[in-house]
Amino acid sequence: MPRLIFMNDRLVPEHEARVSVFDHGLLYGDGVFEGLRSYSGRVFRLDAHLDRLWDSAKAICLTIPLSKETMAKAVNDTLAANNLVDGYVRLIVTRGAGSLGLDPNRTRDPQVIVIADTIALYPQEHYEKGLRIVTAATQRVQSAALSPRIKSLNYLNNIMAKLEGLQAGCVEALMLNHKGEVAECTGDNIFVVRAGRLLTPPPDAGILEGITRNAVMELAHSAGIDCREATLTRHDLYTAEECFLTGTAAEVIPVVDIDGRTIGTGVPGPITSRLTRDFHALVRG
Ligand code: PXG
Repeated sequence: MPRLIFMNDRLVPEHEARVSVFDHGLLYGDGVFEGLRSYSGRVFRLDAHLDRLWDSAKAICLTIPLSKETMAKAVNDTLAANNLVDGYVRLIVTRGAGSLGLDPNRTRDPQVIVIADTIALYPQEHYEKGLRIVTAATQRVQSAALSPRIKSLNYLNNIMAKLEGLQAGCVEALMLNHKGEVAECTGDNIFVVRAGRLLTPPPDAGILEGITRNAVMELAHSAGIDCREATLTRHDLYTAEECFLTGTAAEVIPVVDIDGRTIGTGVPGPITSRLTRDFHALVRG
């Protein structure tokens, strides 16, 4: 059975889902995207993902040619059409086909694409034993150059850092901002526990404000764990009691080694384990 892809206004078989070679999404990475997950047939925080997609589009002066309600229906219809109960959804809006040249005003027909698939998780062992990560030399792009809060089709900054991580034998890499402060990983936000308090970099550290990050902050609050945004250095990470990453794809995953420094006791800590359990309960609840 071929996969069914939502293209603009209808579901089409995978081989019919095509975009023009003149689409500025392809030519320049001019477009926006979202990655969502469904659990037991329900999309986790669909409205928050749609709000972020619309905000990303607004920031690049791209008008999404359908309503949030229609997009929400397209997400659910695409999951259902592919018989996915637990799935991953990629939402893409490209600038559309135009002339060669950057001018977005010389494009037409932004393409709206919804892909639903299963998700390839990190191996279970990483969740049980925790990840080893390294700091990438590639810094996060400065907000004044390009806001990291825009989830655009140009992910080269993150991919460059991901390559560094992979070359060091790690599945994730830590990214710092231009001031040398901790920002986030290539596709995940970062948290540490210091003196029993949960800390994560603020949006102005140059991060994507993750939807999983926000959910974990709420869970910490409900569990009576003191959680706040804080500017963090690598030293704060190296000397932390616990560390974990959050993201739609990774969910909540412990980190036990950063740049060769063992974090805490070298095994996932109690706050990480508690929030992992609470997160799984939340998404299935
Ligand atoms: N930071 C960055 C830079 C991201 O791209 C996150 C944090 C986590 O945000 P959410 O809202 O997911 O909690 C992301 C998003 C993928 C994939 O398909 C995932 C992301 C980005 C690109 C691709 O694995 N994560």
